[in-house]
Amino acid sequence: MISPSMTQALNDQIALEGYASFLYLSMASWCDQEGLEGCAQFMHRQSDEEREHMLRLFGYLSEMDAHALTPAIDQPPHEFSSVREMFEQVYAHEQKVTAAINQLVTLSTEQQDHSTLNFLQWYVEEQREEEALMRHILDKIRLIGDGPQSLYYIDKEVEAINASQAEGGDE
Ligand code: OFO
Repeated sequence: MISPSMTQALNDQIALEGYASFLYLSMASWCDQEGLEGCAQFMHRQSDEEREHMLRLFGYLSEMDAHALTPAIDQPPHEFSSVREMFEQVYAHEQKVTAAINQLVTLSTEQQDHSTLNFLQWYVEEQREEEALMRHILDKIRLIGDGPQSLYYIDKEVEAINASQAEGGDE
């Protein structure tokens, strides 16, 4: 049993994860259009992961006999001025998700909802990893440079990072 306010807050998180999934899918499509195959694969995998994060919340609410709601998803942006700007948006969005997870942790502590507090620990860890990953990619882009001559190398770097992530690595 969880409170109505916690149910609402977790449904809000479902919407945020759902938006992230669509945002990253839109980014995958833009990368494809730009010929950035490695980046496109990376963003497709990120999009799939975000859908899983959303479904994990669905499953938890159902298990707690609370009503999980399919969210209305705002249209994400379709165009990005550069691959660097795109990854900066990803990092900013992940920071927003982290802040939302932290608020959920605070709420579950205030409500002495130990089950939800325990459930949320997976997201706390996931967000730490995701923010570190995006900072790592932005560092690589800064080192390589993001002029037209650099895009091939950025794409190869992100492709390698994606492959490592798919294997469960820490790159
Ligand atoms: Fe689910 O938002 Fe990050 O990973």
